[in-house]
Amino acid sequence: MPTPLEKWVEETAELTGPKKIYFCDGSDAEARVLIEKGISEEKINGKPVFSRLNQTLWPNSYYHQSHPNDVARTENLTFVCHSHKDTAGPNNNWMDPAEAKMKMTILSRGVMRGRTMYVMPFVMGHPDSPFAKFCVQVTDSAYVAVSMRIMTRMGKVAAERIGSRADFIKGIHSIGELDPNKRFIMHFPEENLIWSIGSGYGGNALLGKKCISLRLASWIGRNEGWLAEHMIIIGIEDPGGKVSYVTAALPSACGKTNLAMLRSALPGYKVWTLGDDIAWLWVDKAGQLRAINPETGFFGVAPGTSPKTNPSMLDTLKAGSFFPTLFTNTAINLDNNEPWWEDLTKDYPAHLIDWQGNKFTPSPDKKAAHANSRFTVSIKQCPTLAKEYDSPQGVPISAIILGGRRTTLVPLVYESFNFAHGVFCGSMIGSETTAAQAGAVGLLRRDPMAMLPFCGYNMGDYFSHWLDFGKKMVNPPRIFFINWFRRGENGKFLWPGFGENIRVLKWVIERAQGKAGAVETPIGFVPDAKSFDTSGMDLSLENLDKLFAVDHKGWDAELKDAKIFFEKFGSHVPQELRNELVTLEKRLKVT
Ligand code: OXD
Ligand code: MN
Repeated sequence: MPTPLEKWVEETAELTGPKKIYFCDGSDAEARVLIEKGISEEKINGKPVFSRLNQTLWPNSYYHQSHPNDVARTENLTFVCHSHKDTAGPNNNWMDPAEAKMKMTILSRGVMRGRTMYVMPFVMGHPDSPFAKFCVQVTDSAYVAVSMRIMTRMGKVAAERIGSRADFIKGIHSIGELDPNKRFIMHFPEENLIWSIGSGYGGNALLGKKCISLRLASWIGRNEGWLAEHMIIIGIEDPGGKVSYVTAALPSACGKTNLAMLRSALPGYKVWTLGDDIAWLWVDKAGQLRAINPETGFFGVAPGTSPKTNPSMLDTLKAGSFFPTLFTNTAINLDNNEPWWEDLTKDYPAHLIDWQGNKFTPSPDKKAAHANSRFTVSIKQCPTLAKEYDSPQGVPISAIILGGRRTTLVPLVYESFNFAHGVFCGSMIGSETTAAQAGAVGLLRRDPMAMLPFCGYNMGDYFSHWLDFGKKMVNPPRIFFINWFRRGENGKFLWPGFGENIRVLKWVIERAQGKAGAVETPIGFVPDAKSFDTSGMDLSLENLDKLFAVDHKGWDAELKDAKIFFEKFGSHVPQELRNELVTLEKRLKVT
């Protein structure tokens, strides 16, 4: 008798027609074979899937070049197919599930012809965690198979637990023809199924990441009473050795990975890393908020990663272990066969090819690496990995940080008045778009809790879920807001960022402990001059004022825009948030 897993694989193979089916065991030896196949057999856009990089300088590292039309998440081709459109909400593209399945069935017929179908059982979360999700993805890409082994607990560990069970989450993935007209990333929350065709890009193809751990998990979490969030998890150790854990949400390509691995500029403080992209949060029996990272690797943006911005990531990338490290769409320094991207070194290497393999001559309007070029690396190589990272029970969370990328208006840091007010502020966050999603960069859009592209159901209902979730906690953590990106009139950043960001984290944990002082403003509490540590820093008082300034007129205009956003969700917006909106409007008028 075939198990449900075997039966599903057989049916999927019948539809997609691969020349071979291979069950992944997740071993080191297997990863080597897949890489060799990617070097010598499999091709993308006529080029080998992998090429070997300098193994002395970048141990166990490989290079991958994607199709030039397949370099970022494609939100316009991503659908969440609940049976009712209203359940998906205006924040998601929607298609009737039967119609979507028909479409995907037609597109999938024979789509793996001539290729190997890799079958990957995997777990999101520690297998012993009550929140672990057991999943199986099939793919016809060796790049995806190797990446999934880095990013998830893949292979035997999952296969054994799934055994003859039928309740695993299913993912079907094929790169298809890499044709944007035949590219769809479809979610079927009611069937625990993801179906993705036509893209090999991480966010579209590594289904454990955005598709399962955020879109599907957010829906499961809503039904079961927990949260799946686009958040890092870190521990902040103070000079007395006390570690406080916090989560932080920022939109894609806004520095989450750098924050997760921050090297402190303040003596005595240290940041421990638990996750750089996704957190699952729940309230334990004692009413305490806890979090786990369901992933096991980093899929990070390469440009902007440098010895200055994130030295720990460079150590991670060069650490070498039995997990390979992958570089996708970076440039290559031909002299040493090394990956290269803007800012990695001060000067351009003498002989460089760009992310598409063309000889690169430096010029002010051209970049050698794609702006969304990426690395994929095991979290186990991270020198600041927290010892609790692998704990099935996760860590207790003392503060929640939310943020966005704003050139103007939003202070460096502020704190909401209470949990419900924090949910309100989080629900109206605006952020300027980045290269992590296809489309224009730098446009302001509302991105509540950095979840706009990842919430698997109606965002109005998501806000209610957050409010209900807050009520479960004995002592809900305070909610803070950050913006590293505020600029002065001269266009220059007001805040140096990176290692100096520890000063913001210090204020956050001291506020959570009821120690640091603050000034009340209409939007929330901002640090008072005495409580915000600028010791040893070269920051003018004028800039400090500008960083914390609250521009009433600007916030009034922001509220108007937020109202338009809220109206999209109609009756799904909870009354509590509407009340907060009116209260803020009044506070801005009075002061
Ligand atoms: C990511 C993203 O890849 O948010 O993490 O796009
Ligand atoms: Mn992300």
